[in-house]
This record gives sequence, structure tokens and C-alpha cells, in this order.
Amino acid sequence: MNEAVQTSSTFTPRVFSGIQPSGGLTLGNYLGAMKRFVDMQEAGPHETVFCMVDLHAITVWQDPAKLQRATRELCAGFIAAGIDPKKSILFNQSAVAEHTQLAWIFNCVARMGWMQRMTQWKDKAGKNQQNASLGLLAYPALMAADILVYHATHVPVGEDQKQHLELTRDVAIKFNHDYDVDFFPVTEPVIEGAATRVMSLRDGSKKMSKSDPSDASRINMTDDADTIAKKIRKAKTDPEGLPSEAKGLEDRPEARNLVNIYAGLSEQSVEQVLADVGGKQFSEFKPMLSELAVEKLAPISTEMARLMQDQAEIDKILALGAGQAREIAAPILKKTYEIVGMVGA
Ligand code: AQP
Repeated sequence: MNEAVQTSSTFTPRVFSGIQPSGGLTLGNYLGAMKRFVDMQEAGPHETVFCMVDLHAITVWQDPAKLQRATRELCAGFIAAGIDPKKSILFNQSAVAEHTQLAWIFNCVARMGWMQRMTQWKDKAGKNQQNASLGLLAYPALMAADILVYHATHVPVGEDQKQHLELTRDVAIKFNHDYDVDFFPVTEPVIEGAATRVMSLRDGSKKMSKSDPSDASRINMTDDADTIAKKIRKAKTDPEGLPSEAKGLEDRPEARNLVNIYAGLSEQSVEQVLADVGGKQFSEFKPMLSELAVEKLAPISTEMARLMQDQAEIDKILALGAGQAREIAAPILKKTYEIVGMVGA
């Protein structure tokens, strides 16, 4: 069992995480989240529950046909990356109504000020907060429900989700306190590895993101070998060569990002990578990185394309997963309703 999972509280260890079908999967999603989901699945024996969070995706406008395709493609991505529906529960959020039912309870537990402090809310709503959707503001309460409706104890995520997970902990603590129960676990974020925050290839101060208007800023899991090589060749760098120690990457965000990506893909530490490539110029390092990225990503994108040929099979897997998820979520929601005082729960 994964060490982080072993250090759990009195609740049975259970891992939950989700990814939004708000566009195609990026290398950031893969290294920061999906690859680590697979590690946690394989580390067993704890249950692993993974979700396509389509209700989160619609907090900003999504074209309905594209959302459907992105949800199925994300499911194909999970499976191609190594999530096995026989070992993990794999489903889409809107198929399990308990998420939104618990989210309403949490909307009434969480405070407005908590939501307004969230960096993601500020970034995504921008200067036009009055015109942003109410769902975008309430996003973290739904995320808390996604996690706590399974009594999940451990949530593997990228660095950017740390603040939302702290809010999930605050929701659990406040609920337990307000109703004088010890019902919801105080979830542990699991943020590990060399690539917990993969940055844009065009701007080392911005996160690599599915919704970045510039396609050159990210590597998509469906990019072919030539596109990957071209994007890496054009990735922003600085004129210096690579250092031999991690401290030489300080104040060099673009160089650090490419080294982190190499470390994440090759499953080495940054120090191990620099011991090999220290002293090289980017003209030498970038082709090495391209070759590694293609070697690791091509089998996944080929398998995703194959799985996407049979959408009925994907829908079958999602329906099966939703049934399994509901079996865990329904009694937890029922008990929550009883605690809150709903008649006929
Ligand atoms: N750049 C990243 N580096 C490391 N981890 C990342 N994650 C996302 N981007 C990076 C992790 O992937 C998981 C799923 O993220 P998400 O799709 O639910 O939402 P997000 O974090 O908002 O991802 P995007 O790609 O930036 O989506 P959009 O553009 O729609 O907002 C999370 O665990 C996240 O940490």
C-alpha cells in the first residue's frame, strides 16, 4: 500500500480524484494526476474511485457536443493510461446524483468568504465576477461533495488543487462540528513527484492548461510525434545551459519546467536528471525530451484512439462505474440527510 494511504485516520482508506472534460487531456493532467492515479490503483488494496467531473466543466461554457466527446475521450484516456475498470471505479459525475445532493448541503455549510478567497475563482472569474456563473463560485463545495460522498481519505491532485482540498477539509471539519458528529473524514491531499505543477511551454509562470487559448502552450495527450517535437523545440527557454544541481534552476522557470517534465516522464528525481544532463545546451536536451515524451505518450494516444472507435463500450464502462459509485455514495448521503434532519431520508 502507498505510504501516504497507510497514514490514514480511523476511516477506511479510499482514494478519490477527478478530471474535468473541459478539453483534451494535457501532459500536466497526465503527470500531475493521472499517472499517479495509476500508481495508487496498483499500490492497493484500498479502493480507488476516479471520476470525469462533467458538472465542474460546465461552470464555464461548454459546447454540448464537444463536452460529450471530451467526456468519452477522457474515459478512454483513463483506461489507456492504465486505470483498469476491474480494479478502480470509473464513472462520470453527472451519472451519480448524490454528488449534487451532497453539494447542496455543503453549500449551506461553507461560507461565501471561503469561496471568494479561492485563487481559481479569482483567476477564472477575472475582473468580471458579477458575470461569472454561480456554479464557478460554488465549485469547491461540489468538489468537497465529490470527495466526501465516498468518505475518501486520500486525494491525489496537482499543486493547483491544494487550496480546494484545504477547503474540503474545512467543510468536513465544520460539518462535523456543527452537527456534533465524526462523520466526514478530514481528507489528505496527495501531491507528490517531480511534476506536480507542469507549466506552459510558452510562459514558465503560467500553469499548462487545457483551456489555454494557445495550443503551443501545452502538449495534448492526443498530439502526434511531430507535433510534440515541434512544441518542445519551440518551448521558451533561456540562453544558459543546464545546471548540474537543482539550485541552478532557481529563477529559471522555463528551464526548471522542462527538467521537471523530463523527471516526471522518466520517473527520476530532478537531481538524477541533472546528474545526467547537467552542462548540456537546450539544443541537445530538447531532442532528448521529445524522444522521451513520444516514447511515453504515443502508446497512450494510440490506445485512446482505438478505444474511441467503440463508444458503446466506453458508455458501458461508465454505466457500470456509476452503479458501483452509487452503492458507496447512496448510504453516505442518506446518513448525511438523517444527521441534518431531513424527514424521509
Ligand atoms: N499543469 C498541471 N500540472 C500538474 N497537474 C495539473 N493538473 C491540471 N493541470 C496541471 C491536475 O490535473 C487534475 C485535473 O485537473 P482538472 O481538469 O480538473 O482541472 P484544472 O486543474 O483546472 O486543469 P486544467 O487543465 O487547467 O483545466 P481547465 O483549463 O479547464 O481549467 C487535477 O488534479 C489538477 O491538479
